[in-house]
Amino acid sequence: KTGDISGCPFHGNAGTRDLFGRRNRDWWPDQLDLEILTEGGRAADPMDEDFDYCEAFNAIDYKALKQDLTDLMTDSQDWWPADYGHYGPFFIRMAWHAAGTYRTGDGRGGGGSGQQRFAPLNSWPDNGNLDKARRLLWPIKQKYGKHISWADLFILTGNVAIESMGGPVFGFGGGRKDVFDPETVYWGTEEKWVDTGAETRIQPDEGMALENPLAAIQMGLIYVNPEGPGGNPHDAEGMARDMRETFARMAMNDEETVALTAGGHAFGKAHGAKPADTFGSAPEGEALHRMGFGWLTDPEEIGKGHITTSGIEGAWTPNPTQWGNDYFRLLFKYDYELVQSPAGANQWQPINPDPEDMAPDARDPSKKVPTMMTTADMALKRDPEYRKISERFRDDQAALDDAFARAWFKLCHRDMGPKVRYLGPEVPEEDLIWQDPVPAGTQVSDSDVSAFKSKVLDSGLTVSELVKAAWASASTYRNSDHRGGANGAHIRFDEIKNWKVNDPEELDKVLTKLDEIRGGISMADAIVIAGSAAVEKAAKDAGFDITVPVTTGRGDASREDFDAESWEPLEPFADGFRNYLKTKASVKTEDMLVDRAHLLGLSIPEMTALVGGMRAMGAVTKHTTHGNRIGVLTETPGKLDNSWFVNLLGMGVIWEVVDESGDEEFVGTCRKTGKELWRATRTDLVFGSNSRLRAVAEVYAENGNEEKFVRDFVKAWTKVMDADRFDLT
Ligand code: HEB
Repeated sequence: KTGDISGCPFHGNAGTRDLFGRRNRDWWPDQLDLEILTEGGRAADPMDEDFDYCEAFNAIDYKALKQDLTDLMTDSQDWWPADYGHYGPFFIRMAWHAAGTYRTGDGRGGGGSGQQRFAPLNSWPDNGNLDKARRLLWPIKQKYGKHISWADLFILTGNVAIESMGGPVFGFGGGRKDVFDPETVYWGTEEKWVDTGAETRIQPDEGMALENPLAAIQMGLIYVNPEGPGGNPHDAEGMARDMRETFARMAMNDEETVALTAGGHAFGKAHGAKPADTFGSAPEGEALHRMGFGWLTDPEEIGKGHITTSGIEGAWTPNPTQWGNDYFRLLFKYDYELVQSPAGANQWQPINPDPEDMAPDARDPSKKVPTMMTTADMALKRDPEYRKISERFRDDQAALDDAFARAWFKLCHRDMGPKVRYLGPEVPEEDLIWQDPVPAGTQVSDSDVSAFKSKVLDSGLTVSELVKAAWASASTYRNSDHRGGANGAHIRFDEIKNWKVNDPEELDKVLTKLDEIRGGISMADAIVIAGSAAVEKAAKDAGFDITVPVTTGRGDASREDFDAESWEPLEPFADGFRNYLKTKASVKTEDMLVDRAHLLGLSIPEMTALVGGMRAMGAVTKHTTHGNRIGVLTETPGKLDNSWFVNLLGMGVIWEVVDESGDEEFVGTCRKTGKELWRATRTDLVFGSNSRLRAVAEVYAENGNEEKFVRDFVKAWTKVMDADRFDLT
């Protein structure tokens, strides 16, 4: 097992690191700085505020679009001619690289927002020449405009490519709305790319495991190095290990990994016809007049098919634009010898191939050239587990068809969240377990909601217990891959309930009680209504009469529809909202609060109001490191008022580090008497120490803003409770 033992998404091999690692400006210091134009919340998104992508997509002539894409496949352009007269394989690689950045660790990456258009992804070495693929698509994007996003177009084009070459597809769901900012995602801390010396991230001899949440083996790759671990073609075991680990981080098991790789490489070719030093720079660093194109190749050479992308050269099969089983047939029919491509890359070539097993030349079908396998492909027969699966697929075309179609569908849709988010006429009927299916719930009438609220408040459960339970349920949501959330009530399954952050015994008590008194209300709704009743009571006890709105209609997922293993990465290693930290990480604890707030889709004021309000209500985890009540800086826990902000910002307290805490716990004493008043963590004090957070905290501590604070808290609370209600819109 090569995974990071602690399992913490922020534990790495590096020491303390910046939350987002190396960013665009670090890679391209000369990049035009547009950030200042987004200061003050000014949007980079040019679409109208009321633009509704779902509506726009649903109005598209889907058939005509697919026909246009099909025609494009064979409409070869002189500036980048199609290998074998068919762009299909090229577009499949584009779609796979768009979707393939997805990782389960934090749900980020993936093809969900068209990030391949922006740095750094547009310039990753592994995305070499995909700038051409996107430009080939521009006339179609232009034609259909707002009705199809780039993000959807990348994936749909991959599907059409497969179909147009006779391959099996399982379906297509649209609904990926483009964004207009490069997303800030942690891609690693290395200062070099894979092609300029970035180290490989799994090095067992040095005790190095792949850092979470990363899913690529070297900086600038989608997954593994095709030439072998760190470029070593002889390390068959290491190759399989790297594939297994990186594909697992994309939620793919062995069978899916084999099906995807073999199915993908049934198509197309690798490009390594020239030495790599004749290769221009990547798009983001290219000269202005190149107009966003990178990796420049002499047009004459392009015409001859002398192109270098990965540096590996050749097709996998004799029929690179036709779906079939030649990939496995050749893989097992021949022994392969290690050779070097013209560009100097390590690759494997069949020994003494029969003439009919030679591939056509990409530009001249009358010419025959040898096929090849990468070291990664060779793992499908060198690794015993992969080999079993490969042999089965070799002998059973229908099994490969089904496995490839399903794995491709999962690859392309895994980051879209629940099926209700899919649009268009090709959404498959079948529910798939990785979609976390939740049956439709029923609306609860207003009178039943209020009756249940009274029962809850009479049940003996405390405000803090109820608030924590509702938060535990809803805050599993991740805005990155749209998984988790209160819908489905997955919180009641032991695997989730028993997360340490949830104070399992207390949570079990709360859920058991709610189950007893909920009547016909779904558990998922009951948990949220109970939380809202508790917040209302806490506000009332502080003198504010406010309704916490609930939108019912949540369903309860069944045990059979719950994929426990796929929920593991959703466990928080820190939840600053509940003042919880499992183990110290390589990023600061307050960074993890920000990360969590980002995954919940919260703004700075929303995060601030939630932290202050939850603390005031005493809703903190009673975890071992910090003990009960840490961070509850109020004399009146259980009331929803602004006392936490007032006490945090006042000058009457001196804060000191608690020595043995490793800079994680602090004690606040009275400046005059020296008496201990409070205990707090980094995620408390950061609201007094960080100037921007302090500015917001001050607003909530100010006279006259007491009620505003309660209103803002309730708004942010409701936003979190409803974060996964895609069924509503
Ligand atoms: Fe792949 C291509 C590698 C997976 C699909 N690939 C390719 C190449 C390489 C690779 C190196 C070449 C590039 C150039 O151009 O030069 N892959 C690889 C690896 C892996 C993979 C290492 C992991 C194991 N693929 C994959 C998948 C898919 C694919 C999964 C899907 C499904 N690819 C592909 C295609 C191609 C490639 C289709 C072709 C493209 C053209 O033709 O252009």
